[in-house]
Amino acid sequence: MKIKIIKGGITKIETDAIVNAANSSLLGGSGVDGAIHRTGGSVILEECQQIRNKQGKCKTGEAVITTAGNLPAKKVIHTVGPVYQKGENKEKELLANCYKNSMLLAKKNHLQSIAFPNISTGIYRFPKQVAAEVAPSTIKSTPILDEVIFVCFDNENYTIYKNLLNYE
Ligand code: AR6
Repeated sequence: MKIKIIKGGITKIETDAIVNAANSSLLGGSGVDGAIHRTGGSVILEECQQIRNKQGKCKTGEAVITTAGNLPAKKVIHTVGPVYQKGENKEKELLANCYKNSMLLAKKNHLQSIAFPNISTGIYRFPKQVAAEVAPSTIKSTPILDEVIFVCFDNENYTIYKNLLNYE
């Protein structure tokens, strides 16, 4: 399994699946969620609504899949990260579940490459260093896809990931 780190926006990534840091409503929001819906178009929201009607809200740590609309990726996997409180509410386990369940859902849909944003490290206030200690290690313990790309939007996450994964 190849692991890459890219600095920039996830909506430009050509890969089988990009992951959205959604909320449990699945009906959109700001941050990376807003960017994905804006760029992908209304068809993504329509599919999210259908999923909502069928199975209700998406629980923290779980993932669902939709079309990618106008995005260059083939599919969008929407996962709901934990809101960081004091680290006493299983935040790390729930964040690991996001990465793991997204990988499993990609595999189930015969997808081989996936790009992740730094889930929960924006509006949900997860400390970036702690989140980065969870993400690659979870991926490495679930080596079921050919390629995983960590898309770091902000400089702090990019530096943390580069240092963690020994990139120059
Ligand atoms: N591409 C890649 N990463 C991005 C982009 C982008 N275009 N834009 C922001 N990021 P956040 P959360 C990074 O707040 O913390 C939404 O309203 C950003 O720098 O998007 O999981 C949802 O609907 C940060 O490192 O997601 C939820 O309500 C990371 O993406 C809530 O926010 C995650 O930041 C989820 O909060």
